[in-house]
Amino acid sequence: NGLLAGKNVLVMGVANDRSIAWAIAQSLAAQGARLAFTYENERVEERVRKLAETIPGSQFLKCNVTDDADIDSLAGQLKESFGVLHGLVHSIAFAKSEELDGMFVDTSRAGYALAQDISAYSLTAVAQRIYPLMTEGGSIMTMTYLGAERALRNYNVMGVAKAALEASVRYLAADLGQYNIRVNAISAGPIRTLAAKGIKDFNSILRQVEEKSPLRKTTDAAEVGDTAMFLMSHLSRGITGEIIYVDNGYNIVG
Ligand code: 0WD
Repeated sequence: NGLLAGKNVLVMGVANDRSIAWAIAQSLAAQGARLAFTYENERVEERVRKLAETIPGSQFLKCNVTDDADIDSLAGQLKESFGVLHGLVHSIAFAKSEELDGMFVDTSRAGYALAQDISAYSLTAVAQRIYPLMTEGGSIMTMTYLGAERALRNYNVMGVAKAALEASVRYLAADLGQYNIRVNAISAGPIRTLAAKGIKDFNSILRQVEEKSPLRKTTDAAEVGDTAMFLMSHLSRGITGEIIYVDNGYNIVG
């Protein structure tokens, strides 16, 4: 039962119960989706396993997105277990904390490459291996932020990576549309998660959103989860290559 009954969805990027990917998983499970979760490494394995186990029937697989062999093996395991895949939720990003402070002009070559690799290229690396499993059509989505379009203080190298990610969404959508696979991104307002801890002055960002956003509140991860559910469902069948804002309207005024 539910809008996603009979759909198999891969969810990447749960680190803990505050992760946006976890809120998305809740919304997908509530509509009957069967889920597979990935975890990055042994450090988070137990935590993610405990969360995954609270959703009956879900799977749990290792995948560090910087490692092609990991992604190959992930695709192989999904082919065995699910056979057909209907959805991919990509909710992964990383930059060194020293690159998220001070001036963008100081970004190192290694820091730039790492942020691009994990935060932008990983979407393409995963998509190229899992789209062949989407034999009944599919929906791919990723997470982005306003810093892709505007030079927001301290977001720096991550803003450049998100710009590449948003462009990747359009190119992937253009490529995969012929297979009835849609590719979109949610641009979320700021949410207090592990990743947000790396952003300096996060509290003042939240306060600004509360004051200025049309709906006068900050973004709740569950709001992102429900939009992700819509993107994974048949209801969004006419939408691809889009960046959808779930930010209580902040981007139109802020
Ligand atoms: O305000 C926010 N929190 C917003 C986040 C606003 C708008 C967008 N986003 C984006 C983030 O940039 C990211 O793309 O949403 C996505 C999810 O972020 P999150 O839920 O805020 O953060 P978190 O719970 O930390 O999940 C990101 C996870 C990593 O966690 P940690 O903190 O351990 O790095 O991405 C995963 C990891 O689980 N990750 C990786 N997964 C596989 N391979 C890798 C990797 N190499 N690196 C990071």
